[in-house]
Amino acid sequence: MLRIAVQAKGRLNEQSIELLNEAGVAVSMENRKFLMRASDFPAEIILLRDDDIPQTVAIGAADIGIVGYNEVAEKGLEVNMLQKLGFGGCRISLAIPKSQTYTGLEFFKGKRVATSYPEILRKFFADNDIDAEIHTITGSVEIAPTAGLADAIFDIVSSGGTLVSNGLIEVEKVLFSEAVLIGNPALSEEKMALARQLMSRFESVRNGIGKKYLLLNIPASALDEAVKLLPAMRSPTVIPLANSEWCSLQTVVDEKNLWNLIESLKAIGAEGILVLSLDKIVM
Ligand code: PRT
Ligand code: ZN
Repeated sequence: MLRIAVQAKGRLNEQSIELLNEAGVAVSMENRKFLMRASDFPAEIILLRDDDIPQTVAIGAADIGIVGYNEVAEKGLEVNMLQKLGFGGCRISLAIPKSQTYTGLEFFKGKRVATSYPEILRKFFADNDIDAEIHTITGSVEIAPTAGLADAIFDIVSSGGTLVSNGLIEVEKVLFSEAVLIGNPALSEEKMALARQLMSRFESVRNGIGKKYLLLNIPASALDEAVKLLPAMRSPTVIPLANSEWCSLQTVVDEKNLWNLIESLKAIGAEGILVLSLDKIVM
């Protein structure tokens, strides 16, 4: 049985549980417990604070875990990076009060910088030969400059709204992060096989994100032109219709460009266009 560490509550909890559910590791958050047995897959989910996940996996109290890369980088423990998971995207940046003039990294020499990520910052400053004072605080780092506790901050940014509402401006993006799957470096063959099975299921789930299944009828005379418009995984499926002047086309398309594509297809005579949502693409 594979033990999987997941954030108990917070920004990554919901999407981690959803990804696991989509991958067939079903757990219910309705009667959440610290340790939950998954149905239909030999796994149990252990719910933890995100800060504790790298260590739990490093010592083998959990076999694999889903956590922000920022936590893995900060803890610097020995875990295997198994897979990027494509959600929880953010960066850790240096930000200063917007009343200050930014002069480049030299700005930070001798300054007090508040952060919850002292190790990542220590390394960044050391690599850049900056001698600054690092103040480790947990929670509400963004108020440190206003409170007079620091001259600058080093904190997680996603939309940037929090910085703006605290009168701060982002000046250096130091580390990009997203949720990642980590594994204990000494997993048994059996557990590694289960982890690999999960990784391939996660990939199938991710492949389906942002994709739609498109079905349409097209006059046979316009078929070649329609096929050119449709980037399919191999090539679109073409099915003849009872009326030989028409055929049906089926393919997977990106949601991004969907409306332009539909309009181009209509312009060459496509009819009966159906756009269906798509769950998973298993390669
Ligand atoms: O209780 P626990 O310790 O488990 O949770 P936590 O409070 O330490 O972490 P949590 O749930 O806030 O975040 C978990 C993980 O989500 C982080 O480690 C990151 O990997 C990731 N993540 C993604 C973020 C954000 N985006 C994010 N925006 N973590 C925090 N934030 C903060 C940011 O610092 C800012 O204060 O959210 C605020 C809003 O950000 P803006 O830029 O959109 O305004
Ligand atoms: Zn935390």
